Amino acid sequence: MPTPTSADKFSFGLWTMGWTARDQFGLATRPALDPVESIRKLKDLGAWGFTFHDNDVVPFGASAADRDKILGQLTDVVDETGLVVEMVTTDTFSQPVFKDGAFTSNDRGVRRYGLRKVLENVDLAGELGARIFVMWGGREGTEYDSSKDLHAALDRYAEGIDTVASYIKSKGYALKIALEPKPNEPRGNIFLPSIGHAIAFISRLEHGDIVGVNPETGHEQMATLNYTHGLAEAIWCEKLFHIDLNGQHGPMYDQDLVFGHGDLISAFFTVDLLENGFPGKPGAYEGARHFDYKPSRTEHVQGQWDSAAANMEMYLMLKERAVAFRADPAVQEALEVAGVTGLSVPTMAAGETIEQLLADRTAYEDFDVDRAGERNYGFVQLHQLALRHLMGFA
Ligand code: GLT
Ligand code: MN
Ligand code: MN
Ligand code: MN
Repeated sequence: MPTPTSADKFSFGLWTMGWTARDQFGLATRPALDPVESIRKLKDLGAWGFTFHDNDVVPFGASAADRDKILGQLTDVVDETGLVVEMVTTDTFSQPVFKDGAFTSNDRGVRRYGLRKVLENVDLAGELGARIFVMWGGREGTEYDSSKDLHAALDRYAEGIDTVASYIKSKGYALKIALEPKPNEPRGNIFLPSIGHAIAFISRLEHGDIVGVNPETGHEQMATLNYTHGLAEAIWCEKLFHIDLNGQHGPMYDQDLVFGHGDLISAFFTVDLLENGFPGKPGAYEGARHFDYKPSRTEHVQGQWDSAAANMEMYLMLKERAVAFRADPAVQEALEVAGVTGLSVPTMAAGETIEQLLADRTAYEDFDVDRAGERNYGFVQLHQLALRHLMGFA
């Protein structure tokens, strides 16, 4: 089995394997993990970095003295292990005060409080040298359309993000914001429900140059969207700032399974994109391979760590297969036959004018539409080759 090293750039949220498995229907099934011990354990397992919410380490409402003490322990264990704090995020969803959201709450006092909580955490992220600041607005949304002025909500959301971005710039932190889309849960309908919604929203911001997205596998799949396509569009827009990898079986509650334990074929093509890049634009994704999963409620401490390791093992197994898939001469030929490589050729010739296109009889009047309609693209055969690689038969 492939084993992870820090060169693989794997990272985990402390809230992931640390989830005590309290859910809507039942109590926690395992004890809380000590963040300091978790960081040491992640190091032993071969991770490169870790991420956290402010309240994953400093309890909500802690005194300034307790906060300083806890953050001192955190920086000590960072020094000791050499693990990288690659991303920091803010909990603007757990406390009752945020039940109608933070930046889009109908209560202006809550919005101002939410902004202050986030700005305090920006300072922490900046001081710890994090490069990414994730913002998941899980409580920004509605159950009832009557409850929100949707236009004003988007105004307030943009105002909030722009305020945070301009604060980052004014402080000179090397931080970029990554908005995390999700269609629903915990709110009935969450604002910025998909990668595409988030990118369109970012295009309207004043400080959108330092704002991108943090797409999560399961969140897109809950909305029956193709995660790999979403990553591709974010890369195309130069907005893929961070990723949350996990597993999901289509449209149901947010499962947060181990990466690859949901839609395995989709996970294969996600890794293919992240490791190999596009056929016409090769090159690996350079950011952290960040896992946002939850050990199932049936697992106890051993299972929490086994499942953390499983994410990295799944990724590395898929990477091995995806690299072999692209390097296989039979695959390269099938890509050629299927026209995949040809898609990189611009449709208009270099310097060609619209007049020249209109005058080109081979493009239209004399184009053999019957023959084009009879083309066998061979996509099924190409996919079969991919699956042979995935299943170890190539
Ligand atoms: C929460 C959510 C995740 C987000 C985290 C970042 S919070 O656990 O379910 O998808 O990535 O705030
Ligand atoms: Mn999730
Ligand atoms: Mn996530
Ligand atoms: Mn989650």
